[in-house]
Amino acid sequence: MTIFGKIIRGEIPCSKVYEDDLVLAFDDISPGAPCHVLIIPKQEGIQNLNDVNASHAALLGHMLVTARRVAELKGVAAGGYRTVLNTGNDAGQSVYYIHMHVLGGRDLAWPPG
Ligand code: DGP
Repeated sequence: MTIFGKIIRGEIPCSKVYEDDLVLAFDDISPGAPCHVLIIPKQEGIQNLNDVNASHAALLGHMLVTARRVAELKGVAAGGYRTVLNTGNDAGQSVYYIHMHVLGGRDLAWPPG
């Protein structure tokens, strides 16, 4: 099981930002910006975007809606923020449990490294 699987089961603590029936959002342990929140589905077993299909569309949409909510809760919505899903080795994915990064609170360079 991944570290996020343990967080979703409550076996490892996290700094919770938002939670509902479908998702959990919590502060990244190694923040890359003043706001750096991770959104994960409560449904386990999805490693990354390569595992998703049409049956996951509502869940993925809900993760985006949650990103907006998180940005508002963190006070970065008006200034702007970035949502990122790293998929696979070349993208630098380190935890193979699908998660969306919400980054904001500073100027973010583009393209990313
Ligand atoms: P990625 O590279 O997209 O797989 O990002 C994984 C992120 O997860 C990375 O920014 C650090 C974060 N992370 C890893 N372990 C933990 C943990 O135990 N708790 C929290 N809150 N974040 C973690």
